[in-house]
Amino acid sequence: MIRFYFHPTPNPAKVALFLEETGLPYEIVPVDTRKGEQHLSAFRAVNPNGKLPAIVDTDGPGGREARVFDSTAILLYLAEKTGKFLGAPDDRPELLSWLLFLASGLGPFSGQAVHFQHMAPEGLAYAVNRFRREAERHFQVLDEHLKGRDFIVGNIYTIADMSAWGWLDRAAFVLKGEADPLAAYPNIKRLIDVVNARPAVARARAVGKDHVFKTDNDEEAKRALFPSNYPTAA
Ligand SMILES: N[C@@H](CCC(=O)N[C@@H](CS)C(=O)NCC(=O)O)C(=O)O
Repeated sequence: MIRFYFHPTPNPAKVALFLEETGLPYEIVPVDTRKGEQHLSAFRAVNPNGKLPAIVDTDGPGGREARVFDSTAILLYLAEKTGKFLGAPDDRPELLSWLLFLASGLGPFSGQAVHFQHMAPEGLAYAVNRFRREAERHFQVLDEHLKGRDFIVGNIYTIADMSAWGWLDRAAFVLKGEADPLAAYPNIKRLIDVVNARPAVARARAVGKDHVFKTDNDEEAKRALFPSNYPTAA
């Protein structure tokens, strides 16, 4: 059994998709980040970095319970555990390269683009420009790579596509103000349309829907999500 620590945001969505693709048995543990539940010590024991997603595999290596945190680590761990969606062994260098490109580039720059366009105080034009343009540049790199390809690695559906889907599915949020945010990236659009047509996507989108998560970005939420913006007095 997998305990899946979840919040309805892009990085947990990648893991929801993998779990639904494979049918691994799992249960959801909602963590409401706008209420600060990611900072509770019980959750920090699962992810010392205090972010979602994280999992506990009650049947980890050696039959012992194992925690895994960070979406890419979880995708790799579960793909190796199940032997599914890793692609061909000869394509492992490509798989690792694209997974890390998504984990350290496209994802974080998309996240910062969202932060500065939707959450930060207005007037930070330099930051908006920097992160929006860098998100776009990462989209462009992926779009170029996808020219003439059906999927990111080896022309079969892998965890790299699931990882990309997490953020690209929220492109309208990342590329604020674009009526058709993927229009400039036709190869990404084709990939996302193919992924979205998979039955597991509808199930992944439904994950956590029976839980009411806080949506207000009030003072409590800002302090919970961005604690380093509120240093304690010396
Ligand atoms: N590198 C991490 C990033 C995780 C992350 O930033 N998660 C967000 C949700 S998508 C989160 O937990 N935000 C709440 C917070 O930062 O307190 C991953 O890929 O899992």
